[in-house]
Amino acid sequence: MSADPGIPAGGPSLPQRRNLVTEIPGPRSRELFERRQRSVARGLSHTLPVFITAAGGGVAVDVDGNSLIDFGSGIAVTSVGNSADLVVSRVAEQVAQFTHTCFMVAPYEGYVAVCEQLNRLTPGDHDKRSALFNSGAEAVENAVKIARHATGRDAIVVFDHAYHGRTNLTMAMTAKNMPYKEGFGPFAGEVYRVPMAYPYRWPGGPARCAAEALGVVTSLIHAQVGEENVAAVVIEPIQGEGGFVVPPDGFLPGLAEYCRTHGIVFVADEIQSGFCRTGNWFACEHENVVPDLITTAKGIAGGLPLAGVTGRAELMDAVHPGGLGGTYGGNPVACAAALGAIETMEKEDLAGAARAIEIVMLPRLRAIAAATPVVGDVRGRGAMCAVELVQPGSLEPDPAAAARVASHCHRNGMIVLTCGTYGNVLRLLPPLVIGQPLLTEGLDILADAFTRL
Ligand code: PLZ
Repeated sequence: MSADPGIPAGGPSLPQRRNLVTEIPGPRSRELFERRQRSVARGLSHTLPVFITAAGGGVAVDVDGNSLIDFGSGIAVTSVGNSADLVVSRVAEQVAQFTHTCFMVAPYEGYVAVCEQLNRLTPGDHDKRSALFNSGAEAVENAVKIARHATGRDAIVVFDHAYHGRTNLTMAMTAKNMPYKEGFGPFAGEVYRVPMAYPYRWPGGPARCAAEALGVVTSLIHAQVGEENVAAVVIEPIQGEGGFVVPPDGFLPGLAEYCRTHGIVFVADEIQSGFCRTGNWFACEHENVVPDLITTAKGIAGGLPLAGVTGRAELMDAVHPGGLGGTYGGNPVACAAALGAIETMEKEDLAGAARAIEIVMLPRLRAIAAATPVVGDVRGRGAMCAVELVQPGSLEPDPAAAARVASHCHRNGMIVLTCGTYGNVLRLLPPLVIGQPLLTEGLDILADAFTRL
């Protein structure tokens, strides 16, 4: 419950409608923004500077009383909604019980239960182990630590357009300079970048992308790194920040097979694509790819900070006792939230909900593309879909057009995010519980934004 009687409580009971009572951002948000400017570092930016007081289902309510449709889910986090019933009750029970012991000091059941769920839900029926951390970047760092320790090798192979985080190692693994890396070097070594199978931009065309990209990637590794030196290949099965790039069929299975042949650990970074987002528990499953290690975060815990590394028992257990850890990793409150979120996903079949969202969303996006030459490509899976904006008739990215579309949506009460190496991709990440009316209304606003371009 909200303490201020004028502000609605969050949760799924929040009225599921868009309602604008001031301009966006409104006067109270602008006032808070002034305070923010005087107190918070400039390095943190905002997609939409409205200050939120309540959120649930598919809406977020701001301090001015505006109710916005959420097509961002806090960057693919609140898949079960913002303050889902089971997340709220489990968190409340856990906070009242105890907030922290540090799993490395004295363990508790919630941590073990989350690891059991991760081992059960991730692809493959081999023997698995998991370890929990605080953020996606920390999970990726630990996957690399484990792969290096288990193989005794140093090199890590990553892809063009990749995003893996903002820590020193994960900045090195992330492709895009501005804003993530500019001025923050020197970066960690032994990270090698290879081309991504990006069908829309593949020089030989989408039909040849999978085979040609595999050829380029494997020959680059051979010539420039040496297979025997590679500890891990790390890839997002659908790239997130880099532009919602969906590799063509055959690329991921081919890459996994190549890794197997050369004793390279195949790491799927499912931090953005995991936990029902793409219509399966994990995006790898669309092509029956079984990664050796998988990193998860975001959608796992309904908004609380939690991340995991899950993988083959023999790899995970290669690390000596005490070699992995951290003060807060697998915090009991975050674990309780994860157990509530996972139960919600299963009970409400949110993978099915993501597929239902795709069935509505992709045809609408294709209709927009057919009517608007600035849309060069429509792609995505489940509730992870995007349009890429270009100068009509070319592949020249048009980030300004993407910014104008996003800004129109924002002013009209819809939270929507952009992404992409060139900043020209508009991505749609609604909560999986958004419901048809808000989904349709959001897509109407988007279509209107394109008409006005
Ligand atoms: N791997 C695939 O998508 C986080 C970052 C937003 P953290 N993506 C959103 C920003 O600008 O910081 C992400 C991801 C993939 C790793 C990460 C990193 O996860 O929880 O943000 O550390």
